[in-house]
Amino acid sequence: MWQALIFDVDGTLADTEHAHLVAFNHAFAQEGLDWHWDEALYTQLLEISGGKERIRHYWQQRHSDIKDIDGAGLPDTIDRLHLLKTAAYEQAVNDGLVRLRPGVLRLMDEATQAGLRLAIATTTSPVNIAALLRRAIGSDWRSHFVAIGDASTAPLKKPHPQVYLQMLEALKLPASECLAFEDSSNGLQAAWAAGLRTLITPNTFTAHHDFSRALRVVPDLSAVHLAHLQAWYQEPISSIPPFSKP
Ligand code: XBP
Ligand code: MG
Repeated sequence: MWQALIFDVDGTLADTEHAHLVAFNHAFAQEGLDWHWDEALYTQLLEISGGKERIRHYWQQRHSDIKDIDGAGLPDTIDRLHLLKTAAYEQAVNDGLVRLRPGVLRLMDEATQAGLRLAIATTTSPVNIAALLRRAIGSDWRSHFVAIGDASTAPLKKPHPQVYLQMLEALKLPASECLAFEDSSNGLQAAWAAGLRTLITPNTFTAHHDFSRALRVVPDLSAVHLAHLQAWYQEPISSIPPFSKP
């Protein structure tokens, strides 16, 4: 049976991407840039995992003529923009503008009560995880998770499987006994490449993604209980490749 549940953060634990979008635009305005990402553009940009990578992609695609801003080159400017963005996002979370999706905490509690271990595998920044879960769970939030993989531990972002491979290593469990929870095709590809089965809970930014490799796609976790997960464990995993270590 499942021994561990591995949760993605953005879009899965909480619908965070609108707050990230507002924070990116706030950072651009603070830097005096006339860049403004609307929801349609951000939906496309979300195909690039990682906030810094997303800014770099946008800059190179849309403003390749700009070589530096206020004398600072591309890497330093991206770092500065991302620091501003992360501060704005953290403030939004602390102001209560981001809430966990339905069923997430209840399923986590059910799993913990049944002896399953919990882990996090995300491409977001550690400060974002702490802000979200401190507010949702409390100051002891970290104790609920056996391991956390994030942008600071896994520089190779989804769809690369690095963060999921790190969590399997930390849990010392085979992929077959761990279930991943994701919201996006990048996340599904990363989990699949690590040999994991994945439960998908899409959101408005990812509803159009290809989830054909998912174990299941459900609107959210409000009607998903541990008993459902354990029943799904028995289903054939023919579509999951045995992942050989790189
Ligand atoms: C989603 C991401 C992150 C967030 C923004 O992460 O790709 O980049 O959009 O957060 P997840 P940062 O793997 O949890 O879905 O700006 O900190 O990257
Ligand atoms: Mg996600």
